[in-house]
Amino acid sequence: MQRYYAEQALLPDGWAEAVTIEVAPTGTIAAIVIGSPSSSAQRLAGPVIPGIPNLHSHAFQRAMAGLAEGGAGDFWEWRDLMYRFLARIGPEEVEAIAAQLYLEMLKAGYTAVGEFHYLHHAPDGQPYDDLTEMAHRVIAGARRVGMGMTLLPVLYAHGDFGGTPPGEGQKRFVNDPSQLLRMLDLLIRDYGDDHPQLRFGVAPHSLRAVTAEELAVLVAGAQVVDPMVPVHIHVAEQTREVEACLASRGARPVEWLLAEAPVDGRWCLVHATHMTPVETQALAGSDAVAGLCPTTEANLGDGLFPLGRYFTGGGKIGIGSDSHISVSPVEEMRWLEYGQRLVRRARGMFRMPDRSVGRSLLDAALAGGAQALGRPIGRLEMGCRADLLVLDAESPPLFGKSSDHLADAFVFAGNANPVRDVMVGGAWVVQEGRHGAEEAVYAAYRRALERLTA
Ligand code: NGQ
Ligand code: ZN
Repeated sequence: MQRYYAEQALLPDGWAEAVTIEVAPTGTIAAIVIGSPSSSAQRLAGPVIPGIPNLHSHAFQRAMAGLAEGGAGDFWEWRDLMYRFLARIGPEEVEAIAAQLYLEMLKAGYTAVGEFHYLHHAPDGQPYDDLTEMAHRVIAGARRVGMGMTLLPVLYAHGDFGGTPPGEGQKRFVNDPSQLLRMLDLLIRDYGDDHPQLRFGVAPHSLRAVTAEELAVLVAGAQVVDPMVPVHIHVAEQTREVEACLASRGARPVEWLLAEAPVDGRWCLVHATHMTPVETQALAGSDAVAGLCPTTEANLGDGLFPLGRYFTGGGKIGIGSDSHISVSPVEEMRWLEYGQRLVRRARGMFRMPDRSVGRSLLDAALAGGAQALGRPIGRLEMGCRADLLVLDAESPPLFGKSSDHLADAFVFAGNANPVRDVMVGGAWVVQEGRHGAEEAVYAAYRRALERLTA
């Protein structure tokens, strides 16, 4: 048993002082004890908060961050650029990019990722000899750096509503439901239950990419394998999708999903940007998590999620970095709040009872992220994974602050990253701001990018 002592830590009930966290050899928290530390406890260097889940990632897109600002006029033009960019990415590149990305995420305070994985096949659209080759590569990237992962193999069957065939740029993504369920089986068989850092879910890509029938077959099939299987889907990110959905299915995307799919606490609706007040209210009451990715949604010109009404209705949220134009939980939380302040010309939009705004954002992202990823994370509590961040109390914006002021300074006041040490599953992966594999991972990333740009 390892014991760690923090002068201050954010527990499920709020901030506590003199906290000892006991970690079992399995990487799970065995106990939380309040009071003076035993002599065997290692003193942590600053205030402790839970590691933050990143519920939505397309790892390969990290390598094109900054390459699409030359005038790609809208979301769909950005998507064409992205399709052209990925055309040359093979298994080794995916692994190298993922490892570099996840390492940056760890340093920024993300300790688990939901990898919405759809780059399945070779550049000519043929499956690799091992159907799960690319999935193994993103998992290898996560394990290389010690990142927790929920891998969500994506079902992408069609190019658009109405079951239209996939386009040329989409051929690497394409499977039918039975092939996707086979991938899920293979992955679960390969990794089994032995890997507390890893879980599997499924992701119908969007209502554009799967028909009603395919969606039903996928979800039912996955629930046979795992009754609590996480289900993630992109929905209502762009107004064009809303219009096309109305025309094709006679309902708006979120409205359709809530009426026709068994949406509940196992589901994560990514973006859900464009909702009517009625849809917003209904989603808020569904127990599903809205997967919000504010920096990507801003970068792609999606629109603003109706956070005010959703929050008042008791809706759950989590955050994701999606296209990885930014890799910072602070930025996601900050822009979530600032988008609302700018539009509503008011302050303190996202505020739970007895908590400051920064603390509310953090608590919501922790709880919603953990739920969406379907792993025992996001809480410093017995039985949860020992995923935690030690903040640098000497960083100027944090200095002299405690409790919610500390959370607020973390979320709103810094550009320099104040995450000092990061533990995932009981193992230190970042210490004093450095990851042990930094040089090697970066060297592999460089080689991969040189091949891509050659
Ligand atoms: C994706 N990304 O799957 O990577 C999508 C774009 C689509 C974002 N929506 C493709 N941010 O939605 O068709
Ligand atoms: Zn996405």
